[in-house]
Amino acid sequence: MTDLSDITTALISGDGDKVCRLVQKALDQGAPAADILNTGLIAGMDIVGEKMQSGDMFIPEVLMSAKTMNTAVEILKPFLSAEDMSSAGHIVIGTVKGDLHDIGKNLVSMMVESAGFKVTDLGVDVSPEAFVKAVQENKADIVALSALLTTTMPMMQQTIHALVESGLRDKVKIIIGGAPVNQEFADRIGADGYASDAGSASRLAKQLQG
Ligand code: B1M
Repeated sequence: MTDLSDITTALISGDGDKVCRLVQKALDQGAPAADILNTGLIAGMDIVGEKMQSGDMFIPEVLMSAKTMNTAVEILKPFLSAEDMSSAGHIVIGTVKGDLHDIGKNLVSMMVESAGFKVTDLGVDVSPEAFVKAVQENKADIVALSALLTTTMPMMQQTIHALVESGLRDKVKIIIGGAPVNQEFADRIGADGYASDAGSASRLAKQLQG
């Protein structure tokens, strides 16, 4: 019987071939797909997030693990029920209007997806109106705003203002991040949380979902 902790270890190492082989083997041996996902893979991404935060893993390694996770989830998908797949909630994510930086935002997107969230990624240069529309259409639980420029930080506040104006503010949690922002700024503009890196963003999202 495949030991699911072997999957966790291989995922942390970013060894895509090994993870895919072990996931397939576990399925062939009758392990439930949800167990492989939760005990093998999501547990691994939680450790990746912790290692990233403590400086024991760097961005290229985190990307390898995240890509491996996505490939493994593709193998599992046909065996997972809708319930298994949608347990964590729906996140709408984007880089705010005027800002074209997307590497950090993509990392956050991959980490929260790996943690079991359904993700709608709006890309870069996203207007407040586009965030509002996506939150509405997807009945999102969380909206995640990224900004890398001091000049685009005010756009986060404008996006929150647009959510208030549209009557959606109380229905969605708002998290923000990006190099120039911090907890103090998040408190000032009325966000529900701030995360300094992708691992913390994933943990924060889970925490906000209770
Ligand atoms: Co630009 N850029 N850039 N840039 N760029 C910075 C941000 C800058 C700090 C460089 C510098 O001057 N030292 C500076 C900003 C200065 C400031 O405002 N304080 C800057 C500037 C000025 C500009 C331009 C204005 C340059 C110009 O044209 N004169 C221009 C602006 C264009 C625009 O956006 N309108 C510009 C353009 C670009 C490129 C297009 C060339 C390119 C972006 C390519 C891309 O993203 N596809 C680029 C890059 C690569 C950078 C640097 C070098 C690297 C950014 C990066 O990807 N870091 C950057 C300098 C630097 O940071 N050292 C710089 C790696 C990434 C993983 O980290 O994005 O911080 P980061 O994400 C982290 C956390 O912040 C957090 O998690 C991530 C990882 O754990 N995080 C979140 C991010 N979003 C989050 C959301 C969350 C939670 C956490 O919850 C929702």
